[in-house]
Amino acid sequence: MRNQVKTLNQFIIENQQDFPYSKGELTRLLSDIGTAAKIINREVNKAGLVNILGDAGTVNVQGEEVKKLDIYANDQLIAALKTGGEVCVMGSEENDDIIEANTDGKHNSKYVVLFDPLDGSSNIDVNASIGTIFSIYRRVSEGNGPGTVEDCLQAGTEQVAAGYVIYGSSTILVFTTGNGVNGFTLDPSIGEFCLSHPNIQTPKDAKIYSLNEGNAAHFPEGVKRYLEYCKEVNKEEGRPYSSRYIGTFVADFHRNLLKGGIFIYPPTDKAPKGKLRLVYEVNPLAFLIEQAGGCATDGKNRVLEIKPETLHQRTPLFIGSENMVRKAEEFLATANVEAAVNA
Ligand code: P6P
Repeated sequence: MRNQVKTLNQFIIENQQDFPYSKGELTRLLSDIGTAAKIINREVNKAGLVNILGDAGTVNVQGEEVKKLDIYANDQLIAALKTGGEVCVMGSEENDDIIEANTDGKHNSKYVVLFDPLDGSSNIDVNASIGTIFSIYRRVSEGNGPGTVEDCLQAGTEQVAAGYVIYGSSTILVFTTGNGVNGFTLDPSIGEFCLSHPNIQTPKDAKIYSLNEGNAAHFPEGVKRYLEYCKEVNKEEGRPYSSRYIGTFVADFHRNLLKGGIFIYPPTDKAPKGKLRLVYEVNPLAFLIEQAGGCATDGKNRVLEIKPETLHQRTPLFIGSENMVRKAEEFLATANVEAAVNA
């Protein structure tokens, strides 16, 4: 029997009843994001050609202005979300301030979308995986007009949907609406995202650790000790673990989501809040990992419970297989107690 292909839109419509607010609005919103992802994917796939045809910021042989891919991706997402009419305000890694939508008040826009349009863009020219990350909230501001910055600064626990697209050996969209995590692979022959990873659950234990060890000299003592633990020879406990680091958050996260593992971006003396942005990088992937049975903390506190103060604020991050994150937290707690006693 022909294996039943289920497209993203079919899946969203079939599962609308799981989403308390739906009436088709979320369907439209997720579909708009899927469309933007297909357009971004097309440009990402010819990024190498751009270098032949002209560097970003120049005019290529077709006479088109060549845009930096992250600006291009940003423009595509903003245009798709504004056109859809479901969004009252957006926040983007590429824009200092919020991006108002529904400024003409013509729509009854209830949603807020925060996104990193092209995470890991420094990896484009070496053909390593990159991604788009999105986070969706209901507006909390009154009225039908444009949304406000308060709409964009809700705690991660208030997300109604979140996901990412990874542009790698294949292009996969992974999202949740709070009822589990599902992955859809783009089939270029039909231009549709098709269900390929139903009900993703991440292992509670695993053997992969992922962080930039080049910064090790600047890590907190507890992180240094956890790193040594991961590298320690202990056949009974299956160590040393394997180190894997792509340098694109979405790619390192996606591998760990499917295989299990821990990703760490710790605070350093140079960057006391770490590097990753809470609102449009950490919170969406924290929502996903919890829905898949994992966890995400700042080394102590559940990141989804952090109340954002500013749009681009950063947070240290320990995310992935629950037992691995808890073990790292133990090393941090012990080191902090010792430091306090010795202070
Ligand atoms: P580092 C990409 O620039 C990014 O924001 C994330 O995608 C990635 O996890 C991180 O930075 C890598 O940072 O300091 O290891 O190069």
